[in-house]
Amino acid sequence: MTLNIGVIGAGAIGRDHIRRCSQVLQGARVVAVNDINRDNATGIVEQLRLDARVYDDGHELIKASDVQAVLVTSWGPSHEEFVLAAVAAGKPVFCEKPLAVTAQGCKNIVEAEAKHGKRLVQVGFMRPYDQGYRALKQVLTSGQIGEPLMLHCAHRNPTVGEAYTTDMAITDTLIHEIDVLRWLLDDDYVSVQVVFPRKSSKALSHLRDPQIVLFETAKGTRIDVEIFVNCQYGYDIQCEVVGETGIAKLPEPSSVQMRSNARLSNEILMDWKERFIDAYDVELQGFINDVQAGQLQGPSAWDGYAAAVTADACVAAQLSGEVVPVSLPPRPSFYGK
Ligand code: NAI
Ligand code: NAD
Ligand code: ISE
Repeated sequence: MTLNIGVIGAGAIGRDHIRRCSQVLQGARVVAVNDINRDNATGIVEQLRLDARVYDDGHELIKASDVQAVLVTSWGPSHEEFVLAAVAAGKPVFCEKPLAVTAQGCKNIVEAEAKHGKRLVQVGFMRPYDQGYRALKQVLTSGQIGEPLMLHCAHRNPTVGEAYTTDMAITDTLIHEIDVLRWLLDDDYVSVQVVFPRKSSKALSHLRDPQIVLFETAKGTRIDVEIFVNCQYGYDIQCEVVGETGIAKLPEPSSVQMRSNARLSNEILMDWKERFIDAYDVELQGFINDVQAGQLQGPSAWDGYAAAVTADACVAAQLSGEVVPVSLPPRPSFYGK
């Protein structure tokens, strides 16, 4: 059976997910597209020559009888209403991060899903599907470097646009580390502090960049994450785990090493779309397969909520400069262990 998908939001990642659902993945086709900017929707439908209807309203798309599952790839602030509408319609929904822009918004989704009685929501946290992070997790679980004591991480983008604000370094960028490190360590955060180093002259005047976020986990592991979204030189994700008996590092993406013009060099990627291209394929194929099998297994609405609670504490820590506690209620049994 082919799964009929409707996509809300045909921007950068929406277009990329439409391409992968139509050309790369198995078992799905895009039959409906909506974007608040209609040209974005018609543009991708024409470009890929899709047999898909363009809707003027996301809610109409969700209700359409031929749409069996929904991808929400519109701007973060619009996610909550579309996910709630998909749950109300009883349709599985894959929502790009963040699930909602506030913890309360995520909680509304968690409650609606629990009321429905069955998982319908997957959040687009793709890093747990990345081969590099999976290999790193395997090293940690095997005990080869003992218990993790400290993590040194960096999340660097070459540049960001004018609409990107200081809090988005948390809610839009760090949110990936918030999610994947919790999964990597099988641990939860208990406190966070944010410090601001000297500001880069390459950052726009309204933006504080770079930032350093310092977490403590329930098991006492300390994590520092540098967020630097105007680093100029590339899209660079680093994660080094210092254990009791050794150090394990996230592998670099593979690239040809060059000897040329008296230099030894490796290319550095510039675009997030390329850095996690395989992980996006695996996460969405997983969603399609799980919808067909009738049981979602990927990152859940609870994972989206846990990330949002942590993000709220990080934003409070940005504003106060203080150490801010992170307190997450226990995971409901509905979402497994
Ligand atoms: P974008 O700005 O390129 O695209 C957003 C699109 O949504 C635009 O075409 C806009 O017109 C449309 N839109 C906004 N409000 C809408 C509404 N109410 N109804 C219908 N369409 C609406 O943004 P981008 O980069 O594609 O990001 C979209 C989402 O994907 C964001 O939540 C972002 O955080 C997430 N994202 C996730 C990534 C990942 O690595 N998992 C990478 C990049 C983005
Ligand atoms: P697992 O289910 O054995 O254990 C992972 C632990 O991390 C669980 O406690 C779970 O609740 C938690 N977790 C899962 N996703 C999380 C997230 N996004 N944020 C925070 N915590 C999270 O895990 P696994 O088999 O190592 O799989 C890890 C992820 O990779 C899962 O999301 C899984 O669905 C996905 N996966 C996908 C495929 C595929 O081919 N599609 C294959 C294997 C795993
Ligand atoms: C973007 O939305 C992403 O998700 C990218 O992975 C991240 O690096 C970037 O900072 C975000 O804006």
